[in-house]
Amino acid sequence: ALRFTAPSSLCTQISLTSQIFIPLAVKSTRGQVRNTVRQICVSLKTSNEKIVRRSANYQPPIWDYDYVQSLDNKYMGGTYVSLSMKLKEDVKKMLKEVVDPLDGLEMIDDLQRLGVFYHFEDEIKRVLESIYNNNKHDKWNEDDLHATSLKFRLLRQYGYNVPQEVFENFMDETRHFKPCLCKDIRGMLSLYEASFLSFRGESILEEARDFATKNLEQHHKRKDSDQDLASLVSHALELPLHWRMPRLEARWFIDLCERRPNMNPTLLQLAKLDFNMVQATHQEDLKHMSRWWSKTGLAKKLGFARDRLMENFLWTVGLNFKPQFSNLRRNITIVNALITTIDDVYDVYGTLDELEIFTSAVERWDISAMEELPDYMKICYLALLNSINEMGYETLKEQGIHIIPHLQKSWADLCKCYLKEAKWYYSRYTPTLEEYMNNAWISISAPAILTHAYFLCTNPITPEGSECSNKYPNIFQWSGTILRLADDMGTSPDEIKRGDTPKSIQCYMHETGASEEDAREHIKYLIRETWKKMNEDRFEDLAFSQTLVEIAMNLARMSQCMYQYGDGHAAQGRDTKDRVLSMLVNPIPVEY
Ligand code: LA6
Ligand code: MN
Ligand code: MN
Ligand code: MN
Ligand code: MN
Repeated sequence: ALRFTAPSSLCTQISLTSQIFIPLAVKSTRGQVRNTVRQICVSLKTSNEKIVRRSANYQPPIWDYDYVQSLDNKYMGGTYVSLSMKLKEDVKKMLKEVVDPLDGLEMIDDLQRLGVFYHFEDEIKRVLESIYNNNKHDKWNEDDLHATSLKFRLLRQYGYNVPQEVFENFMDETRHFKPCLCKDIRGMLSLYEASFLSFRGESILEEARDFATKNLEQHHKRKDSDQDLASLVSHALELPLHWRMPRLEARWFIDLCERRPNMNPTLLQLAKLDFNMVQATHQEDLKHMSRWWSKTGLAKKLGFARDRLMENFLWTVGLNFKPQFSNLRRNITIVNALITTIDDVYDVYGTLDELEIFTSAVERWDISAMEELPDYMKICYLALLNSINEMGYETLKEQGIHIIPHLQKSWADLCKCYLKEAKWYYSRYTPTLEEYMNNAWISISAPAILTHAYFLCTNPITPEGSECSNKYPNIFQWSGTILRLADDMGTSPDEIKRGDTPKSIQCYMHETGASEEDAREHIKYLIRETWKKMNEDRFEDLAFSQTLVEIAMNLARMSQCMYQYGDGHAAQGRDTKDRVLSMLVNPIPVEY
């Protein structure tokens, strides 16, 4: 971590328990106690001025450069393309020939979960349109709980106006769900999944979620003999379908279908083939970005920061896995890598003085601002300007539109929010949860990522759409709120130990006196409520394509995946490693 400090610098370990605030000029005492002590580097900047820097002790990456470059998936081009075209034609025919609405709905559900729905968007819309039109309000009465729930979920997902009252049939006079429904585990599962498409204040759906969750939990404990259903239930209880990262879900569901005796072989074959073909594209994207990252030299120059190219790339697969979106994934990988690095400058390494200077340099977005920066900031500042300006250049070339001021604005906002947190940290200030969140949905970088995503996936870019960097749309805020809350759940234990501003859990505890456990429950509740806002607002702004809206939702989903078992982004535990292997490295075994 000392590579770039002055030659006269020295590094001393000082003992410091996790709760103690680090003053700027702490006296160094020697000693080391495992776990309760953090490494701090003290370097002599000029003459006598001591700078205390924190360290996060991030480990080197487990995916090394040569390993990534050696990835080689054969499912590219040629015979695979023609086989996949034939299978797609077969599936289109199946979709056209569907008569029974429930068969149609189940097929759409399977296509989504298997991750191949994107080949059939027109056909899917046609099926749903006809189901919606043939469904005069009373028609819902004839359906059982599973059919009603599935229809409700898919229609809402595609923006149809379906009221929660379609579930009134299943309630008794006390406005509770009828206890006799408990035996219908399939129906219960579908009701559970449907309830996550609710809007704020929809009490029937709230009741539905409660009722279904309780019943599924009981069923789960009983250990049913039906393996398929049992797997679906425990999977759903972990995270509902509406919150799941699509590619990971596809990988999981393909395995499940493989064990189903009555599975449609055409569908399954297409799903496996398509997964492998898409993975081949992802590997090309990844290898390209790994060469870029290595070439920037940032990991070598900034030893204190997270070197996590693989994870930064994985987020982009979560945002949009479709093969034709390589350019989006590649550029967002750059954005993520810069965010991860600059976030560590603010949270770990930089002094408050340096951070003030860096923030105003980003606001100026000007090479001449480099003069005032310390060396380690120069390289990261120039990497930022060069990379983002190059994205702007592409758009200028392709569409004749100058977008750099919009992109720059999102970085300036991000850094200003980073700086605010640094100031809170150094003044030992604990904001209220509300004050914290007003800053934190921006400091988690969702608006920056989504602003870039807008310009990268929109053609033609419009003046109304470009406004997204001046006034972030609601979906950016909901996405950022969920990302922030999920990140805090996963990362704040380590952050607080090494020294960082209080995060949502701590702010809530400080404000209300709640225990950590209760605070975590409250954060989970806030995540559910924010999803409702997302469900309400996703069709609201016509300046944004459904592609972008989907990216905003997927950013939230990706965070719930990444932080499901702790800090999946930085810690390099088993979970992220396995996910990388199954999604990005290993093709699904198939015989043709
Ligand atoms: C935030 O880490 C971080 F780097 C992420 C990966 C979250 C989202 C950003 C992307 C996808 P940290 P902080 C690049 O937990 O300091 O350090 O805001 O963020 O809590
Ligand atoms: Mn099914
Ligand atoms: Mn931060
Ligand atoms: Mn951080
Ligand atoms: Mn964090």
